[in-house]
Amino acid sequence: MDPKLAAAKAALKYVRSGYVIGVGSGSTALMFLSELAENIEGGGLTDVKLIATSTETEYEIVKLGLGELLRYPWQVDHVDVAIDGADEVDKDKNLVKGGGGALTREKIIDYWASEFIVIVDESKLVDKIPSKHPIPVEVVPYAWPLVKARLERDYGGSAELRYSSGKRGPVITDNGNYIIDYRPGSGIEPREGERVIKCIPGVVEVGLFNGLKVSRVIVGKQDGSVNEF
Ligand code: ABF
Repeated sequence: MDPKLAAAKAALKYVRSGYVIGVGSGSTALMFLSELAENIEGGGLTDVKLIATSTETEYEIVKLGLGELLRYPWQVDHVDVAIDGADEVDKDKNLVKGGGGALTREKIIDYWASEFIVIVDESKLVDKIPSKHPIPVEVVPYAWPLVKARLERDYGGSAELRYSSGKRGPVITDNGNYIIDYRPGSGIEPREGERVIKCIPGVVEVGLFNGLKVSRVIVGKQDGSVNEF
């Protein structure tokens, strides 16, 4: 079995009838969404509402025929559980997210949820964050050169504006902003990194997620089993 699918299926046990469910972005979260759809249609899961962490996820919810369950933050007063993927996970459950560009809405919904469940395959586990992936930073377009300069001056390394495929222009997020992909020169402690990068004027959100906000990580394996921590 696809290890992402194994993690997605295992996350279903954290969902109950009556829940407001935050639905993440990326391929693993979308696998969870299609498993969820099956449970809503024939599996006895009733009276749930769905909040999407990206316009892509919204689109998938509608495509699966679940549009009438879709809600926006102004229509609910809480989120019971959010199920989302990640690009990197360390042993303290700190995350790098935002490879798909949806980090801001993801953080809004994931941090709001009473339970935040992360679903990944084994390749996402790393000793140190950030590891292979850069840290995505969503920025107000006007400010991007200043944010790039501040990151490189204060923490070294390189900060690059993310371009759309074919380099037709910068990637524009669901919120109308740009993304800078930042690779720090030396290490950056993820929780401190989240705090200080977010304080740079022009930064909307940073793709470092504090492990203290994560209730559980479900890691799918090649043989279809999962490990949870
Ligand atoms: C979202 O999708 C992002 O935060 C992360 O960048 C990505 C993970 O994608 P996938 O599940 O396709 O590996 O969760």
